[in-house]
Amino acid sequence: MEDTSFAIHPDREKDTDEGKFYDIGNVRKWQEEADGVHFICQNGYVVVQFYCQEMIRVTMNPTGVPMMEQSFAVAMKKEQVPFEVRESADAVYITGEKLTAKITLTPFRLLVTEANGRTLLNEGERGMASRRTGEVICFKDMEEADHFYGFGEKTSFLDKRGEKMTMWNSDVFAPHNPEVDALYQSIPFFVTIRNGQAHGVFFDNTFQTVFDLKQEAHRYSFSAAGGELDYYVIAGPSPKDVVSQYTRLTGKMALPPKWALGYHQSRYSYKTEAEVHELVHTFQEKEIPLDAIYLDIHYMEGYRVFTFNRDRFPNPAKLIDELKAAGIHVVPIVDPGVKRDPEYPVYLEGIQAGHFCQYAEGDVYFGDVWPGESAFPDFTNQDVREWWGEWQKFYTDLGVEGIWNDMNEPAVFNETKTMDLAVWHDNDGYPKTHRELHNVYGLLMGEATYSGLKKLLNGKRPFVLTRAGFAGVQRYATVWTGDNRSFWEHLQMSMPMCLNLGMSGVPFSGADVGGFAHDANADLLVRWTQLGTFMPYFRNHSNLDTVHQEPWSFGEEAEAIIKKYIQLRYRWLPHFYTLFHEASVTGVPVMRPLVMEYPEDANTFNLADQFLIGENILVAPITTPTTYHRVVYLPEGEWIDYWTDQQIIGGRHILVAAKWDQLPLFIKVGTILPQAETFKPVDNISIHVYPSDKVCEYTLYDDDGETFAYQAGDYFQLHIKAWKQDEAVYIETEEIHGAFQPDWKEVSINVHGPVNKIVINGKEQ
Ligand code: MIG
Repeated sequence: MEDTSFAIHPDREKDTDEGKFYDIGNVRKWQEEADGVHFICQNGYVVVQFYCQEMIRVTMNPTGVPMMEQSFAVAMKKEQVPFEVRESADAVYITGEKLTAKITLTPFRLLVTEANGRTLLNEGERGMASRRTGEVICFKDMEEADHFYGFGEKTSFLDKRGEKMTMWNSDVFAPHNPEVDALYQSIPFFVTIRNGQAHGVFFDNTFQTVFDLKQEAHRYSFSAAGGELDYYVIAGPSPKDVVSQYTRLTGKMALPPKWALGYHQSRYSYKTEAEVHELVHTFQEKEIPLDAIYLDIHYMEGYRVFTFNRDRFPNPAKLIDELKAAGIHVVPIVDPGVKRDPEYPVYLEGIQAGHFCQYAEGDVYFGDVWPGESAFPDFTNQDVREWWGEWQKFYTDLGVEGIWNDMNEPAVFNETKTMDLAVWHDNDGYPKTHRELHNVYGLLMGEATYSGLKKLLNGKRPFVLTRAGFAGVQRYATVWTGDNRSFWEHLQMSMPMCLNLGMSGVPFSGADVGGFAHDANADLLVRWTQLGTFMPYFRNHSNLDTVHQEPWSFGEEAEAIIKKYIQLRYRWLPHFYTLFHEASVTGVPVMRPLVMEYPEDANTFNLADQFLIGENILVAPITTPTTYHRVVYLPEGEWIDYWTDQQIIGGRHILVAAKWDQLPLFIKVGTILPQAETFKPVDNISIHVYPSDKVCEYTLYDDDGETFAYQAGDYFQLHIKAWKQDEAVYIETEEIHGAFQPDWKEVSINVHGPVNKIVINGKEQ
């Protein structure tokens, strides 16, 4: 070696600068431009702009002018909003209607405040920085009072203060322990609640990102392995405002078809047509309502997507038709991996058209998944998404209206669990490596699937379930939390997980009820079904070789309770559907952590063994075995026990008894709650009024539940108002939108609590 020039290799000395962060440094020059203010600093170039009045976008490129590229997550165009730029001796102030960005010049440091003086973000000793390796990072002060929510799909508790989290879509079959960090979804967004007020940060970077709220006591950071440091500061001031604003940026959930809100039954796998028929038959015989059955990977021919194994499923069209006639949808699984098989049309077409992910040199990337060696559609190209969308016709022709996308992290059976990071994605002619675009693969597969189905379903709403995703996934799909286990700990964890998904703009989520891996038992399934009844997405699913966990699997007593709760879900559907509609308009989730409604109440900051449905229904599941009591925290105000109508003063913790068939459920005084008296179809509906001295209001929403006609005004809204005065309850109802007439024929009104007189629309009852 000595004799070659390797001896003078530049990396010979190991004290290179690679590991070091270079602070952005002093501002050398700044300039106001049409899109914002541009700063040239010692170690980077920064643009600060108002994206709209509620959002300041900061973009830093360590080596050149920020590209301000088209984002995969952002669905909203920048608005032209007026802003004012002012200069002082050592700082530049950029002021909009609501927010001000103050940039101190030596060095560059950012402070974002609201017009009333509230501080959102502050950079102190450290600000933005970069490494020569391309890593970018930024630090913000963390105040004593700060609590953190969102971050998509994470294990552990609700408040993420003190956690360090990595975003890297990963197939994690290993137990979802608190120490398991990266899961299937990457949503680099969080909400900070400080002294009752909230703001958000969306870090729009698709590389692996890390949020560190742990290492330092008074400072947190977020960083990315590459790309620009591009983030949005979102104004709030309430937690609901932040989520609403964030979903203006990244898009709202498409209103799902009603059947997606019912009870779903799955298993890996119901392997044959006969097994599916028998399953349906059992549900019918036992009168357990059911809206969907899932077909896991065994339905396919050698795990080739867009095929049916004709031995196991001789006549899928007939099966799907018959089930649909019985009100049950069939949802087949579709993975991204396409089997390398020169006689398989999907593969052939993909190869011929160059639709699969390739290396820069032109070789198709192959990875091992269920079908063996497989190629992976390059969903970063519009034409590939369309192609994949058209292939959904295989299913829609058979009557399918819902698709389950799995393994789309993408998961590959190898050491790294995913594609070679050097693989290229064509990205419509702007190629980027898998290292950069890994985290958006699932999002784009979701887009391809949703858009394809939408085109094919003749005006019907598609349902897409996805395992992987990125910020904005709510536009296309429902998210389930992947391979949990039949552990009480996983029942417990499903609450903070889905609550934080909701805070991350994903209102339609759920965990496998009963647990996927490992064996369920009677108590676990009973309690988990009680919880699932109030989760936005309600599916029972279990793994190959585990004990069966259909509702009747654990004896008659358990079955009766499980049935009671599945039926209860259907009674609550009018309310759920109203909340889903609200979420599709405002982005505010259906299932909410208490802190979202009571951000000033310290008891709620990390409270996630109970949650709210909408504003004022409190659900407190039993989360441990053979447990018949639990502590429930009722925030300030008066509450009513759903089962007994007993009034309870809140602002305290109470001990609640909960026999095996009881799920502790509380309604806040001042609530109006519609309940279906019958299900599938809903013939009667009753409006339950829990009146208070203050006027309470509710707008019940309904539409056909399956088409997009509501977007053209074809919906129904009933506005209800109620108040209590001198022991009398006054109720007023008004149909404020009647273009659609709901199924129900009768509406009755039920008043709860002590009353002498009820007056409905001016008439004493
Ligand atoms: O690694 O399709 O999370 O729900 O049943 C197994 C088989 C692949 C993982 C999914 C699970 C599904 C299973 N899949």
